[in-house]
Amino acid sequence: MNANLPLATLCLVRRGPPDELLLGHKKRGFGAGKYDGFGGKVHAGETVAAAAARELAEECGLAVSPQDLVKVAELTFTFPHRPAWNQVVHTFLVERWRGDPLESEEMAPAWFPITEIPYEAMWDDSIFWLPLLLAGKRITARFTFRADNETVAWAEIEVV
Ligand code: 8OG
Repeated sequence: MNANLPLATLCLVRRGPPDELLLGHKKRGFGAGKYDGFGGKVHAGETVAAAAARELAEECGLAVSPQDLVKVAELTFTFPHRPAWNQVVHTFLVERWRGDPLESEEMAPAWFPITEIPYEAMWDDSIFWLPLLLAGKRITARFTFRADNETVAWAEIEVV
């Protein structure tokens, strides 16, 4: 059913102890003003892992090796009122990388204690699934958005 949806990536960069998550404040485009992990669209002819590593480097300057991208979630976002935004987001946990976070044209990165994640400033769906991933779970989930294209109408989450 998801076969034709565009693919995107999301990297959650975690360090510790103390346990912290790197989030980017998106400066422009889709999701501007929100905090999120780092990622974007998979280009034609590119593997999902290559896209995840490319987007992480482009958005915050961190280099990750393919073996250090741990797939932790597949998130399907459906916008019945804005179908062009529908996508499947392959989500990776990154605990080993090279370099230091740098601000890019797209994202301003900042570390957050995992007990102080700014859910109120993130995509509305994040509170449903990010706590599960931070607790070490792996999931498959689907979210359908309301007509405002901002709030979640319906969520289905499977721990795998
Ligand atoms: O390249 P572009 O800016 O379109 O990439 C969008 C990024 O935002 C990509 O990393 C996936 C991520 N993303 C969505 N939707 C959602 C969402 O609902 N919640 C979260 N946390 N991230 C999302 O595209």
